[in-house]
Amino acid sequence: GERGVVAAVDLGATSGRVMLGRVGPNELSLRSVARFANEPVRLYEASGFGLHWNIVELYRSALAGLRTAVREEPELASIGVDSWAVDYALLRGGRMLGVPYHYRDDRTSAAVADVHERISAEELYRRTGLQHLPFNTVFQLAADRASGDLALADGALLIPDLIGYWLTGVGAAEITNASTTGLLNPSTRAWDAELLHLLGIAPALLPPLIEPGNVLGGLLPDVAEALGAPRRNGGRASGLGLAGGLGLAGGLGGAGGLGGGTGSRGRGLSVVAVGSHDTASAVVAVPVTSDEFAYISSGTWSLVGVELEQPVISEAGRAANFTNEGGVDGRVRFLKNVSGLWLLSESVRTWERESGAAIDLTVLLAQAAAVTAPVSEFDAADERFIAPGDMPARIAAWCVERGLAAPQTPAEFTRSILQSLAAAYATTIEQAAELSGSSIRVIHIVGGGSQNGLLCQLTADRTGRTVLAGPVEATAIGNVLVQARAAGFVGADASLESLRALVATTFAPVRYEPRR
Ligand code: ADP
Ligand code: LRH
Repeated sequence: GERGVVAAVDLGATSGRVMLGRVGPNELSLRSVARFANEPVRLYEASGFGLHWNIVELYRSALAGLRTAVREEPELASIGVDSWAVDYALLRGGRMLGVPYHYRDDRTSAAVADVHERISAEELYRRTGLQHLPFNTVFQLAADRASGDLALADGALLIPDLIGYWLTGVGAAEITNASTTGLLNPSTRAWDAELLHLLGIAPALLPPLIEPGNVLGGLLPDVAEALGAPRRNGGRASGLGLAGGLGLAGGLGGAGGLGGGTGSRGRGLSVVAVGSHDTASAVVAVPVTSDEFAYISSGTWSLVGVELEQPVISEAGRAANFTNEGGVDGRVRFLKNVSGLWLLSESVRTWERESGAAIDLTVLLAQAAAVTAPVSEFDAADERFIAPGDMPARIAAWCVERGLAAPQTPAEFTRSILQSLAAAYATTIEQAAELSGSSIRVIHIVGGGSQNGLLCQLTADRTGRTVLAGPVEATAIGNVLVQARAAGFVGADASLESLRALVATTFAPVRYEPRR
């Protein structure tokens, strides 16, 4: 195929970016055109404060980045959007109802019990194969029912789908992210109608599912103009998703009709569905050279697991709290969310607030590497660490409750956090291998955390396996590759394996061997 350029909008829990990816059969390079912070906002709402995403600001920043992308690459073929999972906006008549909640908001505490009155945890897992996390969409929607918000809504869109809707006027649910809701059957890859009924969720609330590589739609004329992008000349009208209510169901004319290449050049810029769950895109870009691999997608969270062809749903898997999330090309991401560098970033935020002085992460990590006295380790996945707040105090309390010595200095806390994460990775890797019957020779760490040399080394030590670190921007790379394949820049039928081989040759990872 012919080489070309696509744009990835990647919204992480801590920051967003717009990247241009140039791709050809033997070529892959990325360039950042915009980076912006993602800072949640607390809003007073009578019963207390709610924690929300500043979604309008994120959209504005994405648009500004895309405008730069279009200016720098007039031949841009398509746009793809990914973000963190589970969160969504409610809509009515095509308008967003209120500001989307952040998954760290505590409104789901009562909702978990409410859902389990209607369906047991065992049955919910049997149907969805999803790890229990108190903020899964299924629990957030139960909170919306309790507050009365759900009754006002006639549609719901996950965050990347919401951005895609604002760009194109077409509402859909991209399947990898839909798999994090707790409402999808991972084997049929369809919404679980019986489950929706049990939970009192109207099926019409949820838009039709689409697969990565499907064209979502062309840019709305107004949006194209704002981006300085070529307008579509005739052809399929944008905004057809708006007919009747939210019109999500009617808007796509059947997701099946969307397959095939983008062919967007000369016909205006299209938005193409990618693995819109950031972790699904990251897993696409693991630079695999041995097929016996596990991955850790490391950022705010650590997603630790393996890739499978079929879901593994067992009582043992439920007990170990493993998830079966949908991957690109029908793969299954059999993994566990074991918390992540949030523990460190939120600790840093606490220390900076207390001292009024900025902390340099590189310096702090060097100090942690120099700690030689043993430090206590804690359960990084304990739910008490989910809500924002004073992490060092919570970590200290966890230790004291068990008669363990609490870390004292920021260097000791940092060391304790990284050792605790590495310990969780080691346990989780063994469980993933055992539960799925996979053998694991190497562990790939991708994402921002792959730059943390101490964490990578501790992971190699604890697991006794080779760790291959990088790429840092795996999520954006995966987003770019799925679009590039849809456009025919790498061969329209390129396998995931060949996409990964391309990443391995263009983004060589850093190697860490276990120390004995
Ligand atoms: P997310 O997508 O969840 O926002 P990222 O993949 O961008 O997360 O990773 C962010 C994390 O990467 C930070 O919390 C930080 O711990 C880590 N990180 C970023 N830069 C560096 C660096 N230079 N050295 C070590 N760690 C880093
Ligand atoms: C990582 C992530 C992860 C989910 C969490 C809510 O950004 O998407 O896969 O578990 O956010």
